[in-house]
Amino acid sequence: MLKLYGTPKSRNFRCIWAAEESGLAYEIVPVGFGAPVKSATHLKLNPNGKIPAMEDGELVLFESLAINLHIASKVGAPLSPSGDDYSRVLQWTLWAATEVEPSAGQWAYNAYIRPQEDRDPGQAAAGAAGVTARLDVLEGQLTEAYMVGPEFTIADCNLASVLYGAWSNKFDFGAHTRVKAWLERCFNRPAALAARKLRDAA
Ligand SMILES: N[C@@H](CCC(=O)N[C@@H](CS)C(=O)NCC(=O)O)C(=O)O
Repeated sequence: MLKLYGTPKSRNFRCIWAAEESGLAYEIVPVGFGAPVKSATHLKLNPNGKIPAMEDGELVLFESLAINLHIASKVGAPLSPSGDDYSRVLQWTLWAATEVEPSAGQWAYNAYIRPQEDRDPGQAAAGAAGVTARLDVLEGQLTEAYMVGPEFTIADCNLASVLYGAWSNKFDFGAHTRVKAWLERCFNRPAALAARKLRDAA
């Protein structure tokens, strides 16, 4: 059985969502922030001292979006399509991690995560501008229900989950109506609702 290490109120939310989408049996080991992620036991699973980590038999992985690609690959299409569509999945996954997440994090830390006195409005504005620039790209690329076509794939899970903090914390999506509709579609899927419930309860 898949083991997903990390409280659901962390990036492990992404992996829980992917596991729910896959239909595979999985177990959450709710490693929390602070000492637990830095413990010798956890460092064997994720030498970065971070969550999530995953165990699938002999395989141990870290990096939330890589874990999700692995989970999807176990069940194949439509979650993990083949051929050119798989290359598109990789494109959007890497884009989420390298283009979207840094700006989304810069905005999030300075808009709602840090204590009020540690927030920098200039950094929040810079992060928001970075996210908005990527939303412009997404708005132009979203011509079907999901990122790679009419069916939900792990690209949607990976990209939408990087935007979850913005979506659930009233980021101004402005005129990005296709992006807004796509995020609503993604986060209201039964699998996403199940993962959100676990996150909210954690
Ligand atoms: N790129 C990594 C980032 C992992 C990460 O930063 N996790 C946070 C929780 S969401 C963490 O473990 N923070 C604890 C710490 O840095 O001490 C991934 O996507 O898995």
